[in-house]
Amino acid sequence: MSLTKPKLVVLISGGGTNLQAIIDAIADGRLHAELAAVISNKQDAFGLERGRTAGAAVRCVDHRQFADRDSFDAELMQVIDAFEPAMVILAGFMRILTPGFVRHYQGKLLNIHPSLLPKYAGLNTHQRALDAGESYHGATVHFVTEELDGGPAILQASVVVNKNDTALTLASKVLEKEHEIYPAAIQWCLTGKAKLTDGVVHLDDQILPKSGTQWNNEDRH
Ligand code: NHR
Ligand code: GAR
Repeated sequence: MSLTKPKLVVLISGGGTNLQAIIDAIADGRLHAELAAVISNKQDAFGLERGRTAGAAVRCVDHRQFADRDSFDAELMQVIDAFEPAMVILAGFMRILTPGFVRHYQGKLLNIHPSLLPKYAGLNTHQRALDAGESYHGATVHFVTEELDGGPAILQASVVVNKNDTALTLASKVLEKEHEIYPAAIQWCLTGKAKLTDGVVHLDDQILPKSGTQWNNEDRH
């Protein structure tokens, strides 16, 4: 057993409820890690407050102060690497990252996306799922690759779409699932239970399909 806990750096742009789920999972022992830092591209992101309260370092790297994506990402990398994280976690982070950034953290960079990928990559996922008349919707934790929302998935959770659901009610149901699966998937990566090898995810040495493994409520502890 190692005495030092693996460090996480979490990148956010907004409210940070997924960050809070990570903080809570660390506090109650489901996630064996140290939250080293929370970094936002937006100064007023409420998630920075959550990070501060949890005792993490907090930083803002405002993308508007950089001439292009390469220089923003270069600064972001410097700030992140100073914390020597085992993993970098995108939690509602809204800036597309350059190939150089993604390669630098290959196999250590996770995102949670609010859809059942490969469906509805990109933005505005809840409205698009509703408009398409989907019966199911959900969230996916995936390794980040150069392909936007196209990296191989680790874990997926579904919710049923009811006929009276709106984008707002759907978002809140999906968010609840996000809060369950993200800490679990991070813990799987930190222990080596899940890993990215040659572009595919291995879970307990089984190769996962591109959409990852499916979360069921029995997995809850
Ligand atoms: N970067 C790479 N290279 N690959 C991925 O899979 C990434 C990524 C960066 C962020 C999160 C993603 C999501 O889960 C994510 C995955 C932002 C946009 C976007 O269009 C799209 C997808 C995601 C995050 N961003 C606009 C941009 O110009 C800005 C939008 C805004 O500020 O509101 O960067 O959904
Ligand atoms: C979450 O639903 C997350 O999946 C989504 O934004 C929300 C952030 O909520 N992420 C993206 O859309 C990334 N482009 P949070 O700030 O409360 O964790």
